[in-house]
Amino acid sequence: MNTRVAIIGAGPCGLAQLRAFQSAAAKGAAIPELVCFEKQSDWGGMWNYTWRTGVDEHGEPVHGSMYRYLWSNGPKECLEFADYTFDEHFGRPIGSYPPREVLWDYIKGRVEKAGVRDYIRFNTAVRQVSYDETSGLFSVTVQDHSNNRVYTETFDYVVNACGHFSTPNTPYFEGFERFGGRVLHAHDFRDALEFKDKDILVVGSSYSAEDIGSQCYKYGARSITSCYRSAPMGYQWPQNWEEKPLLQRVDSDTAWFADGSHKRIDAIILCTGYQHHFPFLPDSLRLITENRLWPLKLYKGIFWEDNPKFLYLGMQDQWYSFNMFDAQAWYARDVILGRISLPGKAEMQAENQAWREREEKLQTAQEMFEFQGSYIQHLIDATDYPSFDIQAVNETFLAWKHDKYEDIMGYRNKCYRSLMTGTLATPHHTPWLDALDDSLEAYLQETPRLKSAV
Ligand code: FAD
Ligand code: NA7
Repeated sequence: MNTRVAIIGAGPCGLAQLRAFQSAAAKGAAIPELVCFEKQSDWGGMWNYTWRTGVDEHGEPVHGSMYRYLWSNGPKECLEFADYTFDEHFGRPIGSYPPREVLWDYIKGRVEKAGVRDYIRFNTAVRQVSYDETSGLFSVTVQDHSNNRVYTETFDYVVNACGHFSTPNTPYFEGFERFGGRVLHAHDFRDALEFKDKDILVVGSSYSAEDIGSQCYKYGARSITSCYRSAPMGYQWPQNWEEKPLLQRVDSDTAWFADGSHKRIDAIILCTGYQHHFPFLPDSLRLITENRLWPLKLYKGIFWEDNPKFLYLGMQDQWYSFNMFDAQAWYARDVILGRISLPGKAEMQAENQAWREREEKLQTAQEMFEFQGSYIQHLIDATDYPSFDIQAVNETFLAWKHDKYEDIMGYRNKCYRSLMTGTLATPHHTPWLDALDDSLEAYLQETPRLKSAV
């Protein structure tokens, strides 16, 4: 088979694509030549933590938005790979909300077992992609930082798996240029200890606001004020956490809010989301969307309608994550292998529109994860990705939501049952709020260390 497939990024999506092809090869299929370009020096995407902010050692924008002490923000049972379980990786039950390093280890375990690392060209940033109508091929121009050279290769398919939680959405509020403390976006947040004994303001009311505020609380911020544009998060916050309507302006040390109230603050963290940012793509291939469950122009949420040989993985807002990426990657693989054929553009658009109309009617969190679950079911029904009980995953999401409203600082102490193996998670040896050392070593110990070493 002479077909060549470029994969942009070796995060969970790019790795899912490699694993999907490898699993077909392991069953005897002829697979295309695969080249995965990864601008970082290691795999795992967001889960590969970096201390860097701004630009990296090569002058590339730093991809990572994850921070120290990050623990899974949903039960691991909802993201478990159907073809590589937590039981297989760890050999024993663990907690339901592992820290980042533990999940990174799990992600790596599957692809190390599959032996796909050699497909990846690390330290190689994709600079430009173009499509030639005459040859039907894509030209992919990359910068290889290891050898300090730029080169171009041609491919039959391109899979864009570069993620969309890396380029910050950074709104301006009046007075920022005169504020005396630090103003940063969540993308550049790394260590909550920086904000110990400080009064911090968090702008936004979604995952980053909730979790970065919680990190700061856990590691000793004096007070947390969060402010929202649309709706408050509404959890029962600790006594030193207050929710306010949106920020209006700041002066050198005070923030003013839409209800007329004000508060003295030391630092402002903008948890205002991310942009789908693809500087290496021409307009003809470039997805333009906000962070939502059904971006338009992607047939099956994957294939670029105007040129279905250009594919996107993981571009949706995410309730489901790793196993949704797998469902997409397996489907993408089967189209590339010719096992599934795509309809004409009009049919693709009509189906797409129908998904979008369903998405626009969604009101509650439950409806949203059920919608995403039905999308995953739709994909995995068409491939040999191992089936799993999506209704049961939805129920786990529902219980998770409930737990958060019961106890926002304690929900990570809860345990769930694997929907793949039936194994019940074990409580972590230390409640989340007291577990200051988030290392893999500390997490996998049977008992807590005598002294926490942060
Ligand atoms: P990424 O993980 O972002 O990987 C994309 C890869 O593409 C990166 O390795 C990057 O270096 C590479 N790349 C980008 N541009 C180029 C280029 N031009 N050339 C070459 N390579 C390139 N999900 C959960 O399920 N649970 C969580 O608890 C959770 N917490 C999160 C916390 C934070 C702070 C953030 C930002 C995200 C979190 N997520 C979480 C969502 C997370 O984004 C997904 O789990 C997952 O990492 C998405 O995988 P991806 O492969 O699409 O993107
Ligand atoms: P999200 O989930 O996209 O949320 C962005 C938040 O930022 C949301 O509350 C927005 O308010 C708010 N926002 C966006 N623009 C503004 C402006 N201009 N002013 C005020 N507030 C604004 O991003 P997150 O970073 O929380 O989460 C992304 C991923 O990272 C996720 O997968 C997590 O697992 C980690 P809105 O509600 O739209 O009014």
